[in-house]
Amino acid sequence: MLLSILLAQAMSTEASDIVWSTSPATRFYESSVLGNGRIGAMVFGGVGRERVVLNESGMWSGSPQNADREDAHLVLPEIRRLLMNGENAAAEALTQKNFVCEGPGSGGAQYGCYQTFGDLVVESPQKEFTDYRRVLDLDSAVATVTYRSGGALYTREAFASAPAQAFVYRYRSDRKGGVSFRAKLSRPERASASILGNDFVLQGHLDSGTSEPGVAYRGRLRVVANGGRLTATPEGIRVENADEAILYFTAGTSLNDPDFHRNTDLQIEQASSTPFERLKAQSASDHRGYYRRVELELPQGPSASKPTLDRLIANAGGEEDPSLAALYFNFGRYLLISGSRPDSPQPTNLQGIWAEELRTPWNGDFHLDVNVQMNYWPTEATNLSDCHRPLLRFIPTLVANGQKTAKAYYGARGWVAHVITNPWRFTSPGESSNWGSFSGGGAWLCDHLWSHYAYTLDKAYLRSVYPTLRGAAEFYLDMLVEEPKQGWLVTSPSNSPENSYIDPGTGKGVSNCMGPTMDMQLVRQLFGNVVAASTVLGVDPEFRAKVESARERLAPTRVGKHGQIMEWLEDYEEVDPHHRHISNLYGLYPADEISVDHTPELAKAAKITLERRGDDGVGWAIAYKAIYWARLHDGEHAWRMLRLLLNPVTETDIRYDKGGGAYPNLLDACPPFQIDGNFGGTAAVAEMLLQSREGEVRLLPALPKSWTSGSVKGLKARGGLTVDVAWKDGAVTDYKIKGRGADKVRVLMPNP
Ligand code: FUC
Repeated sequence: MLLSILLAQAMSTEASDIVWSTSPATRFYESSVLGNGRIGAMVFGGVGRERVVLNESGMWSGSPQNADREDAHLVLPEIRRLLMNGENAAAEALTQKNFVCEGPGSGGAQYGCYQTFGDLVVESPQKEFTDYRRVLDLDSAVATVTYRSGGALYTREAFASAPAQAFVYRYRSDRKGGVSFRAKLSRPERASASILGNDFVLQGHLDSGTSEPGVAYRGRLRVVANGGRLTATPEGIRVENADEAILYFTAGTSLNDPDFHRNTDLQIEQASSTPFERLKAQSASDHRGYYRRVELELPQGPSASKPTLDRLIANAGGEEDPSLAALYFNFGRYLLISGSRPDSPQPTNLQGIWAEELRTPWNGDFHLDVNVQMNYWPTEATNLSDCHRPLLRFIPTLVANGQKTAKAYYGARGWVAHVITNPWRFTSPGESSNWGSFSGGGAWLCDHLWSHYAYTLDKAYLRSVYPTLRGAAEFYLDMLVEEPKQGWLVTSPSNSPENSYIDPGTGKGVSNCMGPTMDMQLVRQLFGNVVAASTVLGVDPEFRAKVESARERLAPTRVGKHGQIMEWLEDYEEVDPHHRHISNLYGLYPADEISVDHTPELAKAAKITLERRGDDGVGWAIAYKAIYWARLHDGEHAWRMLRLLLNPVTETDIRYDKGGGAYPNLLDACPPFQIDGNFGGTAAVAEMLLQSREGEVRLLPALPKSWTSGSVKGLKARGGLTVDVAWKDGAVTDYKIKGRGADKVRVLMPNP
């Protein structure tokens, strides 16, 4: 009976609000993803053996280090001279020798690595089962597992509560005394288990990369059984013949909370003394306060009511199911709310807060040359501005180290961050000059500081981050040099993120250069934002004037011999024309330098650039291309990219330039799993439906033909506006714009 009610509920829920499966997960990329902004949980839903991978966002090895080469600035003039002379290969060799970080950089134990907390394993006697369902309901943020075994119906419900700061998992059977299991926490290293009262405690220290102990952590598991017998030993908590049992897990780290020991105790007491239904309702209603701000309806394809993996397979087989895009969009918002709450202590990393390894790919760090930014691209437009805060708070904390790095390498004032960072605020160049010498990480982060203001018009906030914006601009005022041919101001040295060109002098693949297009677009945007911010705040007129005049002299974005947007100051050939990074289109998104409306020639060149790069890529690159096509108002191509992002993948080995898609649980496959693609795909859907700049809102700028009719409510436009729009046959049937100044905004309708 209960099973049929639950099933009916699942089926009647919108196809765009549930991720579900008819079998337990055998790999993490099939599991149901839960999170409360700090604690992440991946529920496998196994019958005889349940595995829940647990995370706490402060599980970071490593420790603060000084990775700057204090004397690096002494070689700067020579590196610059070589670049001015066109001796780029020699400049790269010198950069590699003297202008990278001190020590092993991202390969070092002190840089550290984000890692899993460990596993909760629950072993039960049942093995055989029928009627299995595992449903993640995005609206309530509850994962439900149901099945029949030995004639009884089993129901389990799991959620990660933000108000209670706990993960909660209830086991029930409709047969009296039908719940028996043994539950324990485990971790492959640096963990000691003990019993406290009847609770199972797992604690330890991570590796700091020095002789000092690293981050301390502690997790506490409590089981409360209704009926039956409960015993706790260091082998686990055993429950025999209960009618139901509830598992509570709380965790903390010294990185996130100096008082984590006491708080994990308090939280478990509070959670376990609150009735389950109330805990669940509080968690769901808190989640809905974010989730229900936006509603998207798109037409359903024939497979819309099928399990998620079948939907992905149908999409790959050619079926058009726009509601699958709505599901992906909703799942992205769900992940944002689950991974980055307004008070989350850390921004989401490459895996959000959902890592199953000790050695996460790329250390599960904050990559500053697209990845962490992409994680936060959907925040403002999808009405989750407050979920942006963990990143916005993090950025100014890079300034102190970034100032040291600016001085050591460039003899410059202000602050800089290069390609990678971590909770230890690493700002030095990376260990390989071909990717590590890109110095635009800090400027790229500043786009977020400004965009939060552009959407909210919160002046007090802008005042609080102005020194950080100003400091980034100050760095460039000192760092820019005049290139010899045109007298433009350019960055030097640098590279176009991770890409390389054929060096005309040596015929070799080289990355280092001066003034790559992306740097110039970044600096132009940063300078523009600093000018705007100081004007809005009525401060700093002299500094503003300096920034304004330097901005005029920056190397412009230009069109090259293929009709493409040039990626470098010279029109070099790429070593790999299909390279995953397309940084030279930064001006198209997130910046607003290249646009169909205002720079049609550059927009045409952007299209050629995208065509030359091709559609395939790793997950985040496919998502970025979807956004780019949306910005070019090409809804068909944006949809084609989204459909590629929904290509089912089970591969987990690192791929560099192709093969991205979606895992069966909808997490993004780079591959491996990398969460940026989820957020990029979410931002892409938003850009297809609404684009805005100051004083202007464009409705449905990139609507694909098959999204014939639909509606979206609650999207945000720049200027503090909230937008609802409904359409039929590609034409707007109704729209509403709310917010101060809504009556003055220019509204643009979709192209016929
Ligand atoms: C950059 C990308 C890779 C990957 C890594 C985390 O190096 O080029 O594809 O996303 O970051």
